[in-house]
Amino acid sequence: MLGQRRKKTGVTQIALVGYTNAGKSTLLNRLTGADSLAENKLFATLDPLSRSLKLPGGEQVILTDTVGFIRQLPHHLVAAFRSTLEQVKEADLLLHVVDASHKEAEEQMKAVEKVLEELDAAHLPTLIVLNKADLQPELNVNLQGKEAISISAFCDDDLMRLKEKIAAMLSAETVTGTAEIPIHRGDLIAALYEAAEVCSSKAMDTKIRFEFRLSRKQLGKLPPALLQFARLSEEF
Ligand SMILES: Nc1nc2c(ncn2[C@@H]2O[C@H](COP(=O)(O)OP(=O)(O)OP(=O)(O)O)[C@@H](O)[C@H]2O)c(=O)[nH]1
Ligand SMILES: [Mg+2]
Repeated sequence: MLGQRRKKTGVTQIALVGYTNAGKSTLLNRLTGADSLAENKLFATLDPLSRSLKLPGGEQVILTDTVGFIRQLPHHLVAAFRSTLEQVKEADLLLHVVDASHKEAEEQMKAVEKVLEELDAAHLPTLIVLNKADLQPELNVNLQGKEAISISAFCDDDLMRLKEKIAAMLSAETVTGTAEIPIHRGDLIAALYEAAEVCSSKAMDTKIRFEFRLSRKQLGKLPPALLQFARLSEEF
């Protein structure tokens, strides 16, 4: 939904998920800092857990904190948390924060993954943030080949590395392309606008030339007939 979301709000959404006490709120505060207070106020009226964050490449994203990923949450709390967690599946990228110093770090990760599955968010691009590296540099969790970064939320250099990694993952998730679509194929032009963010359009003789960008996951939503007229920045 990267393309759709960017089209609607112009801003990429990143959700902090993770077991209780992993350091999500600390990271939100440390990453966004006081300098974005003005913008934060704007979001605070909508959602007090969301703050804007500027990435090293200059892109402005919205970072959202979450709660409620605890294993065996009391039943009456599940429903209450579920509604706030629902927005997780709208995110373009998840930061799964893990307290890597905890002896049950792996179990906690699995509990969070289970909730993500229940929320239909397990397929989203995810960066595992192995937090609290200052407490235990030796990590004892099986990452199963997932993208991961080891940090301490209290270390400025680590926060910069984290922001660079986020920027790199977001750009890897984005595909750019051009398409020259015959003017009479209004159906394909509509489909392009539906799935992608159209950056420019130029009328040619019997065609219109579009420049567009969209997320990898939106690629599957482009009709095969449209792909015949398109050139992507990468082959898939
Ligand atoms: N040593 C160390 N402590 C950390 C680090 N990051 C967070 N903490 C501490 O871990 C505790 C929990 O941090 P929070 O940010 O409240 O954790 P959370 O994930 O938001 O927890 P919930 O809101 O309960 O889900 C706090 O005491 C933090 O100061 C870190 O990198 N190193
Ligand atoms: Mg918190």
